[in-house]
Amino acid sequence: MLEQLERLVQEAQEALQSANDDQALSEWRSSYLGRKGKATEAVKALGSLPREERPAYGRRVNEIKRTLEDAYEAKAEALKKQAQVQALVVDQVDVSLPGRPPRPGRLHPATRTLREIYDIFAEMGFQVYRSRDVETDDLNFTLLNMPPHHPARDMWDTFYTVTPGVILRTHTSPGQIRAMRQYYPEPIRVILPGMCYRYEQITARSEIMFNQVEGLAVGKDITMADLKGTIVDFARRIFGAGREVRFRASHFPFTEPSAEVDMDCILCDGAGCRVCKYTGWLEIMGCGMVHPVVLENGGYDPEQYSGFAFGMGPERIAMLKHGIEDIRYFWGNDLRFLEQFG
Ligand code: FA5
Repeated sequence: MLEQLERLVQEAQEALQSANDDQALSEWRSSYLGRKGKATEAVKALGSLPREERPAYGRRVNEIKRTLEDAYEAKAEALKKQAQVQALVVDQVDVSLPGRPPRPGRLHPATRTLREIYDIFAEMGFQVYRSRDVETDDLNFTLLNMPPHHPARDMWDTFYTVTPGVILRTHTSPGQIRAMRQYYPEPIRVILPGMCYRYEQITARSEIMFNQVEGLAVGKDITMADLKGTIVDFARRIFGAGREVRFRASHFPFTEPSAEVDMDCILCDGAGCRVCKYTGWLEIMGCGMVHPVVLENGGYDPEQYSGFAFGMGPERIAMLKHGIEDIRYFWGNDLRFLEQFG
């Protein structure tokens, strides 16, 4: 019997040497040390031996079982180490290779223009006042001196929500009323940037959503000269010191008097080209002195206070500055366009 044991241990050790992966090792374990394994069976065989043979057999069989268990543990550990070393070789990183440069994001051209506008007006003492995109019909129209059925509403058709009287704003002007109601009776000098929405034909110059930057100054003794000075200074700071600016009489229900502001065409220097329709002038914004009705709706007594307001389209300004021919590029999400900025 003891000889059989010696053969068993030798066979087991040889088999263990050739078990070189996890699966072979686990098969080895069940065929020698498992419940029906050969070493386990050899231990069980103790009971069937004649009494005098049992002590020597028992000692040896236990030794062998421990030896095999230890050998198993050692082999499992060795295989694990070997796998780790292999993984290091396979996944080796060549730290001397040049890295992959991260592609930094950049600001959208509309955002860049907006920030340029904020900077210029900040230097003139204007704060940014945020107003909401979803507005009431009252603020977008009625309180701006356009009661229901006023013909000027036709120019600014919009998108309606399912809640009666709640719409997407067509311009940033309703923010004038909000700012006045918040600041009364303090003097005001704010710009109001943000998205506006119009139900209109999309063309190279017109989108159904676009930014506007409104300006509002309210105080005592504010005159048309303040409006002109502010706008001429703004136009020269954003487009260049030598620019010519002209004011052309116009009409907005919420300003009186009202004007459109034109600048000499940046592309042809006023000589006349396709972009300025051969007039030599480009329109950049609407403006005027705040209408007394609007001042009153904002809480300010028009006998004591006056103010000016203006509204411009930053995408149109960016188009002029960068020679962009179609406003649809702004929201088209085409990287070939967006990557040209910044
Ligand atoms: C207005 O919206 C007035 N609220 C501006 C104003 C404010 C006048 C305060 C007086 C006092 P208008 O509809 O012209 O006016 O729009 C102003 C500017 O918004 C335009 O000059 C243009 O730059 C821009 N804009 C208007 N419609 C579009 C459009 N569909 N797509 C892109 N930009 C537009």
